[in-house]
Amino acid sequence: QIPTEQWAQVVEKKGGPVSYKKIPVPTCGPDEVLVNIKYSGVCHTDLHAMMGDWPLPTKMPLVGGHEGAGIVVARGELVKDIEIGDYAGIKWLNGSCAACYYCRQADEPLCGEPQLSGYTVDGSFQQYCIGKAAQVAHIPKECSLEAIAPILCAGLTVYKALKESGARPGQFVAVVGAGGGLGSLAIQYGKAMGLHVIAVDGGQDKGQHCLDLGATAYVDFTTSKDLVSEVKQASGEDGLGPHAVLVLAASEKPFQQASEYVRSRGTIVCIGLPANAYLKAPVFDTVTRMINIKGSYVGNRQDTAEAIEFYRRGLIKSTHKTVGLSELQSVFKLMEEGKITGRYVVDTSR
Ligand code: 8ID
Ligand code: ZN
Ligand code: ZN
Repeated sequence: QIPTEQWAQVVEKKGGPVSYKKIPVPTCGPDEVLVNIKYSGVCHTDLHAMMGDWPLPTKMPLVGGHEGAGIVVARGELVKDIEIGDYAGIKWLNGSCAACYYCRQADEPLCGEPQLSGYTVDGSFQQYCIGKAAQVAHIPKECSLEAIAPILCAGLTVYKALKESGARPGQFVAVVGAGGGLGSLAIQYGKAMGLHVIAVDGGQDKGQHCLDLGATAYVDFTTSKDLVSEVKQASGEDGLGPHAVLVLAASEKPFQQASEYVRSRGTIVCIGLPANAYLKAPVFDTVTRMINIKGSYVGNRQDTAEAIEFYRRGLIKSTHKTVGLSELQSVFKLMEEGKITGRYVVDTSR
């Protein structure tokens, strides 16, 4: 049965660290479900949240995490479309107002009064987590909860971003930050969508990892003498540059650089959220080369279902490493040092 206490990782002050301790199990309201989280992915956003990197305050104390996969153990009296025992996912958008201009047209991530898991409400770095029933991800029973966890933010976000990029099958897309959590999935979703993926990241290990996942080329930003021409050379016979660029890096420089190698009429999709960063591109080139620069932010419920379906069909493999929830702080340390290839998943039972 549902215990009254549970293990959680709690951020008690800006900058961290997280502390592993017992806290009460929350109870769900009428439109909510309680999910027994088995596994949670660790997204770079969780580190930004703990460090207070963004111009949006978090709740405090805070239980982070928004790639939580588990089992529904309780539901409020208004909840009809998900059963006790079903697999469910806690994603970044925990809930939205459902009534505003954006929510009315299924653009819920743009809602002005959202509940954000692991940011404005407690997230999945605990054994029992609340989700608004309308927004929890429905996970098919045949899927591994451990492997699917990273799909709930990283997979969803890159799948949506690839759609927003407008790139069509046979075209080239550069993925910047390709060896990280979002990037490892972007390579695979891109490939599954018929795109050629040019992976950009740093170091030989990440390079091998990107090529193993199906990237057509790897450009190492830490050693390349001329990154712009290397990316262009990798973009097919004409060498005009990739049709789209997904900028996933948690640093500012690649956001400034993408306009130098994107193909004319191409699209730069900004996804990474480095602290205090600004976009900069020459107006002259942006105009005369007709460059599109846009943002992409998670995805809606339909995008979630589609991203999960790609995984269920076996088109995407998870490249996660699993450690205990108790080891979360050491995962953050590796993340800060840029040493993570793929994604870490935490097991809430240890
Ligand atoms: O909805 C959204 N827009 C959304 C959703 C989820 C995550 C945005 N994000 C944001 C996160 O908050 C974070 O800022 O996307 C960013 C990437 O998240 P992640 O994939 O979880 O981070 P990671 O695993 O640390 O990977 C980042 C990679 O970027 C590389 C690093 O080497 C790492 O592999 N990188 C960096 I830092 N600078 C680079 C550069 N100049 C670079 N790669 C290429 N060139
Ligand atoms: Zn995330
Ligand atoms: Zn709304």
